[in-house]
Amino acid sequence: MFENLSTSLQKTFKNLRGYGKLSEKNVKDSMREVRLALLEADVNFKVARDFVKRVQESCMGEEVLGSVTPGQQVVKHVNDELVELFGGAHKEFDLTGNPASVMMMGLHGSGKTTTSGKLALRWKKSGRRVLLVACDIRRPAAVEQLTILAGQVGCDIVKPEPGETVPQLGARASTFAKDEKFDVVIYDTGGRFQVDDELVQELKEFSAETEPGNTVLVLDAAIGQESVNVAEAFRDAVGLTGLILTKLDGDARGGAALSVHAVTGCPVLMTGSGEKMEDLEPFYPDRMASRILGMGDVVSFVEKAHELVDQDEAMKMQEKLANNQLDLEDFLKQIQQMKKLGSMSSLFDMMPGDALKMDAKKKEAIANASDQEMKKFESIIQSMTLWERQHPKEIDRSRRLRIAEGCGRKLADVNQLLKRFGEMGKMSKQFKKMGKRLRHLKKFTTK
Ligand SMILES: Nc1nc2c(ncn2[C@@H]2O[C@H](COP(=O)(O)OP(=O)(O)O)[C@@H](O)[C@H]2O)c(=O)[nH]1
Ligand SMILES: [Mg+2]
Repeated sequence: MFENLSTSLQKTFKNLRGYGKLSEKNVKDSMREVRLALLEADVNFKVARDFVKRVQESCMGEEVLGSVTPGQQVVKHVNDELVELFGGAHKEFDLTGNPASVMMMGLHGSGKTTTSGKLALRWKKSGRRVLLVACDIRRPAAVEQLTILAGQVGCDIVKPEPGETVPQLGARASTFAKDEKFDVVIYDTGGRFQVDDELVQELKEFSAETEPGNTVLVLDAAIGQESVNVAEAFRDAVGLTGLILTKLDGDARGGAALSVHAVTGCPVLMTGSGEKMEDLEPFYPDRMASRILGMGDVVSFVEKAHELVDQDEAMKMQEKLANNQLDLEDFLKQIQQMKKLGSMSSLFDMMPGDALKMDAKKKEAIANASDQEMKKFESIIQSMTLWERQHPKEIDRSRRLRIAEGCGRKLADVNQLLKRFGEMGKMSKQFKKMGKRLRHLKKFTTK
């Protein structure tokens, strides 16, 4: 998502950077392009108009015209205004209270149940006891879905009892959570295909019973301009403390989701970027802005890596890599850690375009190829004995044939893996260079 917006904004700024000095006309022309780029990305038209007006004013006010690097200054103003557009400072859930409570709301299919599971996992990881409550009593499959997620995540769940109304269920779960001293309760409420009176009434009664500290709307970023209307309807009917945007991994233009804070005044707390329980990220307006402007979300990338990768293990690996002592057992571990970080394309998405020096299409092609290659390599290594993994140079042809057969691959694939592994020594130098580069970029993006 946001690739097209990102590409067209970067093109505009590239042109702008070419000028030694900027005339008023240069600024106006580029602002017209910015406005078009925003509209094309499905940003609400009023939001786009006001945005461009504000950038233009701040550019003029600061006498950017005589400055040394006028183009960059314009980029900075656009960046600052984007940060404001997305809500300014990062906002968190209110997790105070005994227990803290979160009421999840939204239309059918927006991702309430999935996101409830994701939040439970996140808070469980931070050492909290989390209780999930399945409040979508009209769809038995929904209760089943949350039960499965609770099992996956490893937290408790309260399910509806026969004949119980939704507010009654809420009251019972709330008392249970207090008595059992849970830290957080997440109420996964039922949705509708549209906001109607019955839904609003039910949510109001529910909220009166449970008095949730957080009332959160889950919005599918792919529904376009409609998301703004949905958010306004929920805000006016039940009140919202925050928004969660889901399905940012889709290929929709996404601009509507970016306007939703500006239109409703509700902060975006988190974003969902996949179906897996790990695919939930806190929303940082400044990082989103720099990602769209092509500076890449290096900070998020580094954080994510820290969260998922075992640091001691990583240090050991680095040492081995530097001394060229890696064996295939280590290689397998590396592949599995990479997989924890997400798919290659989601990693590439967080990297600055300039650093990779390639366009979106090429990035995607390489990412897909790498993901497939990783899977292939993993299956091949898994079909080796431990001795073979530790002595890759001694794997002869008959062993190669047996390995290939064991994992249902071709001999050529096994050869390719061993050749690739042989090249790792050369790669270790490149990794060192890349590490330096990332550190440099991190300095640059954390002001
Ligand atoms: N690609 C993607 N799919 C998602 C995301 N969040 C939810 N989904 C999927 O969207 C569908 C509907 O989600 P669900 O949680 O059941 O929605 P609910 O009706 O609001 O509870 C499911 O297939 C989810 O796997 C996301 O961030 N990315
Ligand atoms: Mg659901």
